Amino acid sequence: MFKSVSARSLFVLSLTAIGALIAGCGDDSSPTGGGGGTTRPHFKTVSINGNSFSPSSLTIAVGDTVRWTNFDNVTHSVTSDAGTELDSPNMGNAAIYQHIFMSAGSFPYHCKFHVGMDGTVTVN
Ligand SMILES: [Cu+2]
Repeated sequence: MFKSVSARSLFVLSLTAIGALIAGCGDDSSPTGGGGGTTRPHFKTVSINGNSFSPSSLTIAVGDTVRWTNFDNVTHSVTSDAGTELDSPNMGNAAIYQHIFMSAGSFPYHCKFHVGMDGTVTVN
């Protein structure tokens, strides 16, 4: 038991280290004021509104979380164009889907219900 607890702390510690590395590489926007060693993972939000993703393109760092929230009264999805990186369930009004991007790359996605409703997450 003690063993598993310490393994877990190690894991958290390494995530924190990664976060610190990323922050060191120059993160554009963090509305989190203050300083002094805040190393929590970065979080970006995308609104689904009027049958579009806003912002439709987003650049983040490896390890960042993106959260999509559906403000429409119709069902949407967040679905990778190829592959399975993004694969939300059907999202009704107020539904939230979030995903942590653990590898770099370009991740174009779309809503499977609405043609032309799409976006891209670029992970550096
Ligand atoms: Cu849609």
